[in-house]
Amino acid sequence: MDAIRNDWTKEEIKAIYDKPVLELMFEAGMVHRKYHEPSEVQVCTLLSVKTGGCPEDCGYCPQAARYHTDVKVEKLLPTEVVLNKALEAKESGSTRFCMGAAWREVRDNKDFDRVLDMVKGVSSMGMEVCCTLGMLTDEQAKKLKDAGLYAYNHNIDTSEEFYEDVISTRKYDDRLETIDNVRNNEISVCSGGIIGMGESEGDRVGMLHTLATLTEHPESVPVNALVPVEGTPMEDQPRVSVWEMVRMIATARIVMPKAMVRLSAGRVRMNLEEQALCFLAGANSIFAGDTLLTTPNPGYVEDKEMFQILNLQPRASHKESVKFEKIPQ
Ligand code: SAM
Ligand code: DTB
Ligand code: SF4
Repeated sequence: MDAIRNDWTKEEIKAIYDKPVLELMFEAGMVHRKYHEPSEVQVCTLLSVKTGGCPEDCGYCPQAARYHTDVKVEKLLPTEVVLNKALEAKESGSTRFCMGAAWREVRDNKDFDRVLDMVKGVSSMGMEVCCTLGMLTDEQAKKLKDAGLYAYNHNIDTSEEFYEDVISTRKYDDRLETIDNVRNNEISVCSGGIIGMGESEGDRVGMLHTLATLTEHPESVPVNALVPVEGTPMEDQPRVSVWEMVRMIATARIVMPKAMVRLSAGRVRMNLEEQALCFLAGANSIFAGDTLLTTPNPGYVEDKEMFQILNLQPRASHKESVKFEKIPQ
């Protein structure tokens, strides 16, 4: 097998990204087959455990308090509600459950203690438990690890150069520092970004370059197509074409061969054929369930049909499965 490289140059990545698209897909498909079983797709479920009211100004995000969107602010969900949702996700075939909070960063308070309980509960169900809670210190990462956290999602979203056009309330380096804290506590790293925010192709390559030159590549790389939400500064951004998704996914697959490349937000606007192209280009993970955090996603039934037509199968969890009963509310 070719060695895993962490010394990619931007020029090399750009040359891959710019290949004739069918050639690019073919090469990515070859790499995909070398490192993964191509018929297996990881199925992850997302749940927003704390929705809206976020103090950050991420230009794409419907949960930022400063934008006037339809998202209603909610307190942290009760633990038993979250655990029941996790169980439902497991019963529908998901092996990873990811809990998201509209926080800038984790604070050491009662809400964090409750999230730690949720992590313990989901972990004991035999699912890979993931969180995305904003920035973390080293000690907070350790507490999450001790509670059984399997993975942490923290996207770099775009290139370092374009970052300040998207978010002004934190720096690119703040994101990288959290990723370091996650990695140093032996939690699996999930980090990717969004296309369709008005970035250039150079910014897309820049984002992949940042990820592919980390000392260790992220184990998961979500590629999101912007979901333009009314009320956010990006509400009028044009839809990205499937070929842009294919180029991003294929390039990520080639430069980070072992990573799970996740076809993330934006599936609801893609037909079966378009999604099939993304799987051919090396995507091997999806978010399932009819809602992402606040926006729609294809439902389990629709995805089950897609898996049948494309002869795909859900990938098993890395964790042991344990039988669990639903908690009465
Ligand atoms: N607050 C935490 C944070 O920012 O890390 C966790 C939740 S945040 C909503 C998780 C990720 O969702 C963002 O980093 C971004 O990549 C993605 N995201 C948010 N809104 C999106 C949108 N409208 N379209 C596509 N992806 C989006
Ligand atoms: C990721 O890269 N995409 C997910 C997950 N990680 C947390 C979030 C997508 C959010 C899309 C907008 C929403 O539903 O609010
Ligand atoms: Fe807040 Fe995360 Fe949304 Fe940014 S992406 S506004 S940090 S919830």
